[in-house]
Amino acid sequence: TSRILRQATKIHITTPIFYPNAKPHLGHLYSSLLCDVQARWNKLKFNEVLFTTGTDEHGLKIQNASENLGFTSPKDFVDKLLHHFLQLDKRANIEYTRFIRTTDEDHVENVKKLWKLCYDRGYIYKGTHDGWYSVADETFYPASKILQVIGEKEIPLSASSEGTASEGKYINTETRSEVFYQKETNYFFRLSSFNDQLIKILLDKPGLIYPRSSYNQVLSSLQEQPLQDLSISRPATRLKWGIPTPGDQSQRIYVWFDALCNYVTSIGGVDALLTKKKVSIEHGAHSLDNLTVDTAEWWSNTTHLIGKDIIRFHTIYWPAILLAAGLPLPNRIVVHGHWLSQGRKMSKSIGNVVDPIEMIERYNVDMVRWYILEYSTLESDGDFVEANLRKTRELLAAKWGNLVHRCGGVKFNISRAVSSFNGISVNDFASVLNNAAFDSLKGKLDTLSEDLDRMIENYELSNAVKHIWSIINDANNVVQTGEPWAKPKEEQDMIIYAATESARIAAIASLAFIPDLSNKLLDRLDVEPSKRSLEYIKFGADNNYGSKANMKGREVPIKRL
Ligand code: ME8
Repeated sequence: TSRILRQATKIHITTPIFYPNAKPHLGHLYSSLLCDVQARWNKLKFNEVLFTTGTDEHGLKIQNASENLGFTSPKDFVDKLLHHFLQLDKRANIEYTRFIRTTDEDHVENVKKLWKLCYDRGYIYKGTHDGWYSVADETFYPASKILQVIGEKEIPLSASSEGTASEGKYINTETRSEVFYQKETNYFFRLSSFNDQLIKILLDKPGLIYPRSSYNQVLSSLQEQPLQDLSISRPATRLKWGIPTPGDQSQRIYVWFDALCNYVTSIGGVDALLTKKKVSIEHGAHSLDNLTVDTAEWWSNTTHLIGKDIIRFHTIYWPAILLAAGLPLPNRIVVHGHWLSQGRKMSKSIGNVVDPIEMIERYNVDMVRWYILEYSTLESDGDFVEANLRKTRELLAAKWGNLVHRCGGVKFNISRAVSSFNGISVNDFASVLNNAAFDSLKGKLDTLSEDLDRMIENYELSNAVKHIWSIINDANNVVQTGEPWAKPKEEQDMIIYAATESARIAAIASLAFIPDLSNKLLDRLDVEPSKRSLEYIKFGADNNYGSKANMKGREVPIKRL
């Protein structure tokens, strides 16, 4: 524990900013939840944490959605949709420090500054662009990634095709979203000039992209396919809903150039990062905090958490834009898989889109959080099956609820057990109790805070949850095999103490995962609020709790359903 506490540092963690073109789905909650666990765990370690999230409000996708739904202005549309994203964070206990909207004034200013820096340093030029654009994915695709669809037939496009055929429609080979051929004047970003530099950066710092499979994917793509310059504006006649390019009202800034900049805006802005000066963070309308920060220092501890579909934007475009502007790179980009729904990609037409707010209302926030964390790993796709969520809820009640229920019953006396075993080390304890169930438990409790810390740092949250499960199971076994109800007082106290300590420690260890329920369990055990941090994840660390725990009529916060 002391090893971890001595490392106290600054942590900035970011979610992608979400397109508010429809209500949030499970995938949005997933990104936010992974960040929230990191933020909360680091706060338990007394690290300083900034956690930023928000909405990506400009661009053709939003413009079209707004028009299709009959809104007179895209701003009215995003104002309306915003509500659902804020609501989700609130209901899911996502504890961010700033919720940034790309329509926030300070952000618009920062995007222009970032553009000017790249422009003045010679990395932006005007040219003619032609290619295949997907509005749904807000990106151009090469002809090799396009299929022409005529009825049932799907015909790969020849590289030279300009999409002049009148028949059928065109789609991208991977996302299968519709693409349109465009030929127009755009500003270009000299992405091609960063190829070698990006490769070198990745070779020097393999930890920049995590997990390793994502790192390898990006590195080999850079090594195999030289980068081409990137179109970073659209004619204002077509993209009406975007930030005007500085000095040229006829063009609007490409939504991804705009969106990526949010990460810098939200911790103090481009100037602060450039000049390394301390600034007060301008708080957007939905911020929870107002702080003075050293932007450059925070930035060197920034982690971007993203889904696998937006890896190229974050690991290639974004570092290149920062390099072009003369700005430093963030510390780490962590890539997660997607959530399927009953084995299939979530889609409105299949009707299997999972509404996280609905699930929270039906099953309670912590059941949903615990389920998502237990059933997902970074490198594979999760699969949402409602029956499994129900099972999670039942198990939590049957195992954890039962443990607290047993120890906290009127037959026993937690407070007495705690005070009589005060100061006994876990080893002494084991030698007295001497049962196999306790041995297993003891080993895990001894190293729990270090083990969890390592798992959380590596985003092995499913393993972390499973590890906590095994402690709960062991603790139940200690009670089961120890039969405290049939034992003399001293032995009874010892068994109750071992089990209650496990419940207390597991609840503190779970504060980052299921904050509400953990706090309720700790309330139930009469653990003082000041004793709910990392240093108390240790056998015997709290020698005074449980005074009211065994009083008649106290409810256990998770009930069997
Ligand atoms: O991409 N499972 O926004 P977005 C898990 N605005 N994650 C999923 C998912 C799924 N089924 N579907 C999407 C954008 N995501 C841009 C980001 S950042 C500067 C701009 C994830 O609302 C997706 O991978 O389409 C991404 O990380 C996030 O949700 C936002 O997706």
